[in-house]
Amino acid sequence: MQGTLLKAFGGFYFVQAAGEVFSCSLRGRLKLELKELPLGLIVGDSVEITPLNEQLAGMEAAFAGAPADMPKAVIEAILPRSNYLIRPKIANVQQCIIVLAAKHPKPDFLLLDKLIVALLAIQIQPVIVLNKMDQNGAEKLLNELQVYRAANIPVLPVSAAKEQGIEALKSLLNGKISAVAGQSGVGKSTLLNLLQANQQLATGDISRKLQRGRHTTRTVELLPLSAGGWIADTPGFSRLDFPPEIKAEDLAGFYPDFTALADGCRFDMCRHENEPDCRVKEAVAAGELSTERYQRYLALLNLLANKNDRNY
Ligand SMILES: Nc1nc2c(ncn2[C@@H]2O[C@H](COP(=O)(O)OP(=O)(O)O)[C@@H](O)[C@H]2O)c(=O)[nH]1
Ligand SMILES: [Mg+2]
Ligand SMILES: [Zn+2]
Repeated sequence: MQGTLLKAFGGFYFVQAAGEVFSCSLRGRLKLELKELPLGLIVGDSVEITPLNEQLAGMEAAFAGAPADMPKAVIEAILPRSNYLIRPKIANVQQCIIVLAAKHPKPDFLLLDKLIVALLAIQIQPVIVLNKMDQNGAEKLLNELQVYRAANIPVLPVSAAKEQGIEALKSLLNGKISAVAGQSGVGKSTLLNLLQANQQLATGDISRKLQRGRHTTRTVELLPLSAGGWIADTPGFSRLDFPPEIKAEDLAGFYPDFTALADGCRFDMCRHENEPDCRVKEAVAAGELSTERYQRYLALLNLLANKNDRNY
């Protein structure tokens, strides 16, 4: 049976498979294999498990201290990862939901663009969720965000307070592992509560069953969502820095909205800065590309060119 590792805790691995959460131990031979795997077994890994029946057949010791009322299983194998992050340690994150608020707190577009570049550089798809659509002026901000559609970044208007747009968000999250980023106060917790409604599998439960406080360890875990999919419960995404390998000359490559235009620039390596016959600059002048988005690009280019000051 195939499952997803939600959490490692108290010596056990908690794996969701076929709608249940199993407390798992490792098959002995796998322990050696794990030594070869970067970071070992981490949250988000896909694993092959064998559920155990009532007759634990000599495996009782391996499950001493496991929650009595949870099904048990043995992890047999780890399936290949599509990607993994080192900090936080997590595998197979497909997308990152960047939550913005329509009014308070005011969105920081430069930080947004920086986060998008950092995500694209590690092959994680950004998704913009504009929350608090019930507030005045929200439509204007939603319009400003349309520029990201040209960069293949979905923009979802929602209101957690009015429970609007939540179904569209659920279908975007379904079947995937997503991380969440966003300034404090934008409504991340409120949204998460809606998405986890009536969720029996919440892993906070696991900690309770193990008689330990949920917040005694700050290790990353995956929260299963009621409509399918998982959210990585990690605060580390809001201030993602540029990965060290990004150079100023690579920056434009992380602007999918510039890429099609860049084919028309005179120079193959055009940075769209001071070069002559630059199609990107022409598009800005002609109003085909947002001046604000382009100005922020120049600001980030400047940041990367000045390597001592990467951490905006
Ligand atoms: N008007 C409005 N307020 C919201 C909405 N969603 C969340 N809030 C409020 O915004 C504040 C911050 O929400 P919270 O979920 O704690 O944000 P977090 O810091 O990102 O986790 C709270 O007072 C929420 O009640 C929304 O859709 N509309
Ligand atoms: Mg919160
Ligand atoms: Zn150019």
